[in-house]
Amino acid sequence: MKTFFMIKPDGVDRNLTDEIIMMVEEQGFKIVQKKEMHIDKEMAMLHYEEHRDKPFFNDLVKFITSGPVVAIELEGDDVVTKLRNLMGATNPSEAEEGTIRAIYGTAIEKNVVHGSDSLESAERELNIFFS
Ligand code: 3AN
Repeated sequence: MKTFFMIKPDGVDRNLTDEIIMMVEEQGFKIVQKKEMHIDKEMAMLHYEEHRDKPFFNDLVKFITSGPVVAIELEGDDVVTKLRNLMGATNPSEAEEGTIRAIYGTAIEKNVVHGSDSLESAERELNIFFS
């Protein structure tokens, strides 16, 4: 099973990439592909399509295009759910102790990482970033 994982601009800017990747590898997930890149506005709008009617959509697009991200294709047993568990809740203040967002997240819109929320999203997002 595969999923899409991303270290967002706040994580890259704070040099957290290596530490976060270590946490992911400790779970036994395999990194199939990894690239540091800039997301342009068009790609950001496509990636966050499901949120286009939300009040925070413009800020979301602005933030994700504000600096480099690290895009990762991850493989492992039950990787979608297990990665979401490792990431913690969307709002870092609600994230369980020991999760990536609890340790490194600073605000709901600066929550350091993204991971696909379902197999369907994983396929869609991997296509956007790695095809
Ligand atoms: P997750 O990233 O945990 O799947 P989603 O898909 O609900 O969370 O939200 C996507 C991104 O939108 C979040 N990572 C966060 O940066 C931002 N976001 C979600 N809810 C809010 C909110 N209420 N206010 C501002 N930003 C939000």
